[in-house]
Amino acid sequence: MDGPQVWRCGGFALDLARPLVMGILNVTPDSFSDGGSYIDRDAAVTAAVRMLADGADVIDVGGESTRPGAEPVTAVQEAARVAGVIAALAEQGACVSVDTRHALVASEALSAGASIVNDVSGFTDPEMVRVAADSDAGLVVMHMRGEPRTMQEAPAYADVVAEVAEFLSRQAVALERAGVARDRIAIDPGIGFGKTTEHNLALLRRLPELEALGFPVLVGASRKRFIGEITGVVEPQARVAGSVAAALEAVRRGAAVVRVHDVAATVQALAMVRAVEEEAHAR
Ligand code: HH2
Repeated sequence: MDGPQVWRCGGFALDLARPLVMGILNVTPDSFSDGGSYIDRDAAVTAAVRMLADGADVIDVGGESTRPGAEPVTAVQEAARVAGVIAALAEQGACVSVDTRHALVASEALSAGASIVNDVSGFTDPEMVRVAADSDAGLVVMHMRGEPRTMQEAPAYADVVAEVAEFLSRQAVALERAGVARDRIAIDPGIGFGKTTEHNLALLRRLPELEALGFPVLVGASRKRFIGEITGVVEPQARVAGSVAAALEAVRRGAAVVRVHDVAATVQALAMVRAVEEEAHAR
């Protein structure tokens, strides 16, 4: 099947001929103590520059932890955390994404130079749709069941893949109706957001059903709890191999973008897969 060729994100036309790597930059108090100060901004920017050098195509900047059980921060606090980092990276020519559920944060991030709005609540807030429609940014529509604080309390679906696909397709249509060009939209099953390990595995295995909706598919499995459950590796930082394997599987089943913490390891693994595929095409 011929999927989309480019993903239009502000001034960038991201080429989907090969899988894109989105590096995760958390500007949250647990990663960079008291976000917003210059020292922390510098530390965040240095980490992002490293990811770009390692081969990241996009840097996803987040100022709110959406880990299961995390307490929400105010939109004003969140915007203050991310805006300076985004401005510094955009100034260096990076394609920057903002990971937020709040229209105010998205709007300030776009003013600071972000090219993508990554909304884990899937553009369910009309205000967020308005911000998106008034911009030329790329958009990531993610599926989440419930709220971060409560989403892991016994999530249940009749058919998780069908329900996620239905939601993503409905939200994409709503964005298009609001005036967003189709080639700006990417979709994401939201691995770990109101899903059990079995749900996450079903979504990964049946990713072609999401790809069939005709939008680039983004997958964020990196270091997530289901990898720990499957492998018994407790420390998230030690789940690199499991995360790389999940990223490769996602790409093999149609993901156009993988959202990862371990950029260098993922880029290296994708290069090997690509080399083997190119050998097959050279025949
Ligand atoms: N996962 C997290 C945050 N944002 N965005 C998209 N599009 N897809 C994802 O799977 C996704 C996301 C997980 O967030 P958190 O638990 O805060 O940790 P981290 O940002 O380090 O992954």
